[in-house]
Amino acid sequence: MDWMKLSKELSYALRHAPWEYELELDEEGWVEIPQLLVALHESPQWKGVTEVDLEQMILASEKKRHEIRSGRIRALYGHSTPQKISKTPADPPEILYHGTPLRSVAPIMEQGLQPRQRQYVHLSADIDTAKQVGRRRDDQPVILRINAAQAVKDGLLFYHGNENIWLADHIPARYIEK
Ligand code: HQG
Repeated sequence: MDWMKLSKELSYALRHAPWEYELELDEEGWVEIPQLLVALHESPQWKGVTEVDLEQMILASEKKRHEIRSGRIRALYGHSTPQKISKTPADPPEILYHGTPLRSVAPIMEQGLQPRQRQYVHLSADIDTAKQVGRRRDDQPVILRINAAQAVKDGLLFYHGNENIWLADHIPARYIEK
């Protein structure tokens, strides 16, 4: 089975367009796996997919994008659905990073980091992850430093995505360093 293709399809279903699969995400983004499988089985390429395949797909991925618990599955970050997924606030590392193309740096230093098409701003726990994220858009991304410790002191909320990714609603420019 092509795990990467399956992972992309699931990210599309669980982050962006659950209605195309007749699915409804609950408040925390979960869907029942049997319901997801019914939807997947309608497409010839995913006819035989089982829950075990979904578990294998998660294990095979370098990035932890999805999570299975008690017969349900969800995307851990990246959502763009109209109803904002509810995340529990958590304590981030003191410094977080964000990789972005050079052309975005000036607007970011003016407006802060905005979620754009997604529900949350995505931040990286380490520089390597930030570089990888930034390279999706530019060979030589700029790595911005976010003073998360100060932002937390000032009452901003952060949320856990996966071990490398943190989320926030918006990061004002005063917490961002070039
Ligand atoms: C930029 C992928 C101008 C921001 C990745 C980024 C990540 C602004 C883009 C995850 C701005 C949004 C998320 C402002 C933010 N002015 N540009 N004020 N504020 N931006 O894709 O963080 O592989 O929504 O710098 O690896 O790049 O799909 O966010 O360039 O983990 O699992 O607006 O998605 O994960 O882009 O990536 P995105 P992101 P997966």
